[in-house]
Amino acid sequence: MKKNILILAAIALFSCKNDKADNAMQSEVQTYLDSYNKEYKRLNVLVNETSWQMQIHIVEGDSTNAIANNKAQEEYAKFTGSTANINMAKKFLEHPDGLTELQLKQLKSILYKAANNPETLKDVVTARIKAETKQTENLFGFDFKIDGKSVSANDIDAALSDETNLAKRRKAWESSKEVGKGLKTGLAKLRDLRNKTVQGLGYKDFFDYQVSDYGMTTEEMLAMLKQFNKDLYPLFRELHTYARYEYAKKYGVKEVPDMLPADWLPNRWGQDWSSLVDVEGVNLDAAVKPKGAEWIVKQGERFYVSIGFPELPKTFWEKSDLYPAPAGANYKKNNHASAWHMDLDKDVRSLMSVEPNSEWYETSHHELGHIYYYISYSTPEVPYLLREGANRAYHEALGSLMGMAAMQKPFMENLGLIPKGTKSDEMQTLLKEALNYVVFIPFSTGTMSMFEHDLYANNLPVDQFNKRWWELAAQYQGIVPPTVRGEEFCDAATKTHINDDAAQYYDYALSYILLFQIHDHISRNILHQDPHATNYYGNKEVGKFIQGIMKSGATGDWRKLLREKTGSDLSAKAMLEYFNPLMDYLKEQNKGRKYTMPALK
Ligand code: X8Z
Ligand code: ZN
Repeated sequence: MKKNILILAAIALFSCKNDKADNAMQSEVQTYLDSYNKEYKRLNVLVNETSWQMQIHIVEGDSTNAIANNKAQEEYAKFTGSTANINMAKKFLEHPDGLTELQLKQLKSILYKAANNPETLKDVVTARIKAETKQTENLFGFDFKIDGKSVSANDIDAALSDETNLAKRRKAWESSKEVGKGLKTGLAKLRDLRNKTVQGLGYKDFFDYQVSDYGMTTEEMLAMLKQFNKDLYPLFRELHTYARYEYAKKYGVKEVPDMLPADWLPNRWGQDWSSLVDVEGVNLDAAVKPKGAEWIVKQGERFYVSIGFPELPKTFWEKSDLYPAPAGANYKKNNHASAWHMDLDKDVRSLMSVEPNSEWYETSHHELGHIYYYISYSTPEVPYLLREGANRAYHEALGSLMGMAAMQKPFMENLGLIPKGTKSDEMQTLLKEALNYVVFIPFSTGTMSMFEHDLYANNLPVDQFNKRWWELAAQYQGIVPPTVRGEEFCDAATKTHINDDAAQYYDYALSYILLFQIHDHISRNILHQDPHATNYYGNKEVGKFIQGIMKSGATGDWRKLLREKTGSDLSAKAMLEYFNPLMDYLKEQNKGRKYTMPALK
């Protein structure tokens, strides 16, 4: 008995000593992290502000904004990539036992961020920053023209969505690809500089670096993407067959082509074909048009507020840049939607070119998802360093989820966008949704991700950029260009993300998979409604659930979070179940039709 007491006392003494050592260590680390976080926030403000200015106001021949942005980026790089910070984080990580999970996460985040800006490769980093700014200016400063007349990206999208004259469609599509020519050299240069930068801290290449943010290897990510594409392939193959025949009918083409001509599709990259189907009685475009662009963004906010999110801060409305530049403006702006966390705190803004149509209705909900994610994790519990999504896909998923929910019939009825009691064909609705969400999977898991993998990990030669892009489009999406596209073009670079969101497009693929998983959980377990026909509006439980995912930011493990919240691991099961009723319908529609989608490799 006595002996036991002695042993216990010794253990207590030992663990007390250990606790003391742990506490001392923890407080030393905390002092360091506090000072890092403070400077990190200051630099984010600086970089975001200059970058914002540059992207909302691009004037040909005036590089004032670009120069200011480069300077800020260099300052940010100098701090985040400093050898002193790298050594500190590494030193603390050598003795992880006494540290808290939150501290470990922050130290790892410091190293992750450092790898993109290592001081030891200062010249490479500086050159990359300059090249990145230039590429963004070239991409968004570009003057699109049809028949010699300047047109906006929105104009091109409208033509591709509505025009039935094939000659006019061809012009619009070709015009949209002109910008790529001037981006090719810049992309090749950026590839080299991005790879070199991250190789400094031991990453294989830039793709490998970006994937590592998920705690995964490139091989694991590729296998996961392949699996999701395979899961959705049977359905996509039916959609591909259906679309070829229906588009041929629509354009009055007698011979149905084996591969879909890219200029037949309602989106510049063929990533969303949903406008092929009109659901009788449910016309969102017609419903939102008279309401106007401002209504769309305000309505997005109302939806979030209805489920318990706060109103957007006043500064959001004052400082955001939400609508297209006026016709004839002497400047251009980034025409791709984005959401910004300017000060990693309350200054949240969105950059969009909203027009009153269903596309922007969906996109506005998506962007507000990012904004509410920012707001939800901007709390004292989440250090600046971890004010990010549980992973990047979560950040993309939650706003898209709200966008999808806001397009379901009971929601639209409730909002008065369609008359109450509207009878509509459920199969057509599901088909329309599949032409958006399912069609996106081969584009995102395949064409985009495989191109970027080839680009960064396999050093794709610059004289094969266009050839490879179209090989992948054929293989994954069953799409071909309308005419031979030589290497003078760089059609991949016409996609924003290839230039300024490099090696991350799989985020969106995973976000769609995740979206259906979360939606399935919300519909069945919170709303007790059919996932195909829900109405989230005004439901505080739904809001609590979504906020519950958002509020922890990147403080935890994303897989654990998903299991905690939905009870399952990341899987396409919910998405497959959602679209399952479509399979028989499409098989019936496609009876006697030729299936030409290439087999999976
Ligand atoms: O780029 C976006 C967002 C940016 S925050 C608008 N999306 C992808 C795309 O447009 O290609 C949303 C879904 C796919
Ligand atoms: Zn997004």
